[in-house]
Amino acid sequence: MDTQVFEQALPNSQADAGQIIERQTKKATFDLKTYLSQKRIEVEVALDASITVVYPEKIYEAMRYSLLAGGKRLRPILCLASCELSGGTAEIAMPTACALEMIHTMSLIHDDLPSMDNDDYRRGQLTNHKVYGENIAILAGDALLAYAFEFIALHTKRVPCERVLQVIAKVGHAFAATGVIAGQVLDLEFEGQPNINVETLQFIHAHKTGALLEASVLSGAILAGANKELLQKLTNYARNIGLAFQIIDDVLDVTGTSEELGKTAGKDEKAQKVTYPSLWGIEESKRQAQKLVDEAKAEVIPLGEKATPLCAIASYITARTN
Ligand code: GRG
Repeated sequence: MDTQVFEQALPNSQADAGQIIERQTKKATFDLKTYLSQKRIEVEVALDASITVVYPEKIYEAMRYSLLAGGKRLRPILCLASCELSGGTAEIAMPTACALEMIHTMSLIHDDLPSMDNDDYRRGQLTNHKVYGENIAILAGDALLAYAFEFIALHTKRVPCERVLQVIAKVGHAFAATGVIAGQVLDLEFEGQPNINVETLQFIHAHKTGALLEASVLSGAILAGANKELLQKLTNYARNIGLAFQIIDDVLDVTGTSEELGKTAGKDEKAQKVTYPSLWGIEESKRQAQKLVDEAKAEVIPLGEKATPLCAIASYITARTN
């Protein structure tokens, strides 16, 4: 991705002429590429330290194989950014950020299994079951999921216990049959059925993809003690970026190459999946995604300068190529 420089999100409301001039001169720049790569490095270091290989080695190696295979680390970065926006530090949110990536990785391992999407490549390398076998891949996913909750509980420091419990409940709810799994069940059920309507498609993606992204944004804010009003704004932000993310994911499945994506391109058409591009076409899908990103940004822009990272991440969602 090219370096993008974003104007800091200064509030527009009630700005008089003096403030506008001041804003022009302040026009501080925010380098998204640097921000993302710094945050990614911090997350990589924490993830690497989170799992040590002990007896029985095979399972720990399988867990590390997928967890440390790269990826955009979008969920942990959203958690850290939202915690910082809400007055907390990256340090208090890092265990939750890592746990979110463990859960996301687990869902990718299981999604790639022969009984699900049956894929050979993920994050630019062979899928977990191709390397370790189906039985170990299932167990590596299970182990990551269970460990994620233990990790939040044991490693979150300097945060009141009630907030930690709230985060554990929020993340659990986002992944359970109330969240990601509901989306996955319907996605499997509707495979090859061309009569699926846009509302059902939205439901699937709001759960399969959106729920964990929303939990990522909200858990960071909860750890920092955000009030109800801020949590509502962040919920609206997260729902919009969640849907935009999935629309672009569908577009990239059509327009991207397997090398760019690090996974098999063109799978949706092959599986006869109804997607946003199949319903709306590529250009309209991109337009809808951009509209959602604009709406997401409008939720947080009134919060001022501190919302700059979340605004920039929202823009990245439509600009990304993998
Ligand atoms: C069996 C308990 C259990 C759960 C598994 C398989 C499954 C249930 C759910 C599927 C969830 C899934 C794979 C959703 C797709 C979300 C999505 C768009 C993934 C790609 O995310 P990126 O682009 O990937 O952020 P990287 O690799 O960059 O992290």
